[in-house]
Amino acid sequence: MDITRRGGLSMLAGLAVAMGARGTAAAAPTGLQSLAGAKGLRLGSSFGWAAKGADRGSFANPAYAELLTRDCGLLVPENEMKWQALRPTPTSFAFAKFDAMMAWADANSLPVRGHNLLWHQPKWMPRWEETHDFGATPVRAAEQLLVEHITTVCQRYGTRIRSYDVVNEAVNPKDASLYQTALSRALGGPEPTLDLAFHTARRAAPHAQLVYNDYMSWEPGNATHRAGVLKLLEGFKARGVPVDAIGVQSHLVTQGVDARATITGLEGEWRRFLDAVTAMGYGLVVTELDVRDNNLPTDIAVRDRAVADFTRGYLDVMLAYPKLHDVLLWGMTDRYSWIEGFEPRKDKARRRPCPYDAGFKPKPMYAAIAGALAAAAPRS
Ligand code: 9MR
Repeated sequence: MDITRRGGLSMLAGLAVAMGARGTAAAAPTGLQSLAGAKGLRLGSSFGWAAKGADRGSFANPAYAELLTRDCGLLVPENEMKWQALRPTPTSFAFAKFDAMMAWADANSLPVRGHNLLWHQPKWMPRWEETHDFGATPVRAAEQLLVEHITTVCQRYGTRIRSYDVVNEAVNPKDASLYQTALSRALGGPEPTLDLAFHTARRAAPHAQLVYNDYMSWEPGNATHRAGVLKLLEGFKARGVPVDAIGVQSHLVTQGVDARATITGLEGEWRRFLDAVTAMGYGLVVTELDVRDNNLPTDIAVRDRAVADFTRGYLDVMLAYPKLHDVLLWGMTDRYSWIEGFEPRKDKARRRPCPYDAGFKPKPMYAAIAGALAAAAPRS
């Protein structure tokens, strides 16, 4: 079934009816989650904290909150659980913003997954970490800092969080090596640091799915990154480290207007990677899906078509793996996507990476996701 090309409009019309039906508290799932739920899947999105009513991708923005409650069966904090947000100093925690997000999610019966317990790169740790004095017994001090962080976060949220990106982006895509931080240098290297993170998470949140999350992808230029991630996953297995699944971030990049041709070229290598991951016993989670509309003309209709077709083809490949249960988008609307600030288009046209446009209208990408969910085999 190719809904992105043939049935896109009728699919959107059908969903609009479902959306309209919502509005009462504890209503049945609507929108994308209703399609996902019918297959035993969950469709989710990142969300953030902001002051009430601010024009941001936050629960406190009614327009954004409406998209979350309409389409999502799962949420993930975009930034508020990171060390940079939670750890102003080595001895303090700042939970207020993330607590508010959890309270809103709970009030709306939306589960939340944790992102992340350790983003293992110097530039994504808090400033103080790289110059931190680990004292006369650095191994012990570094272990203590990491164990205290993970244990404190996991215990605070208990069984309300059932999946964690325990370690995020530890592999350098340039040479497949593991990044070092001041923390890992003190602790005796990256492997013992990452291993300790997972062992600690298992102890502090024995109920939770523990995920290694990274952005190795299927586009050209990712082979070294994929190899590095496979090596890391093999190491985890060999050392008996409790890692349950790999988070495939899925920050996709279009390669041209003919998505089909691109996918035909990329699919084989990508499946070999996913096959190697799943053969080791790891599960799969699509954790941060969005699309950079590169190598496409300015024309919005052409870009949206290519983004939608690329998304549909990608999700069809991913959803063919029975081990995939959760698909999370890195934002619902183009209005708040990180991509606009991180990598604007050369022609200055606004990026179109998400299922809703900047005016909160569903785009062809929305129908593509709906189509992929509708076509997926049911999970047991
Ligand atoms: O979208 C996030 C952006 O708002 C932050 O400034 C940035 C740094 O914290 O992180 C972005 O999210 C990243 C995620 O945490 C990990 N994978 C890549 C995401 C996009 O850069």
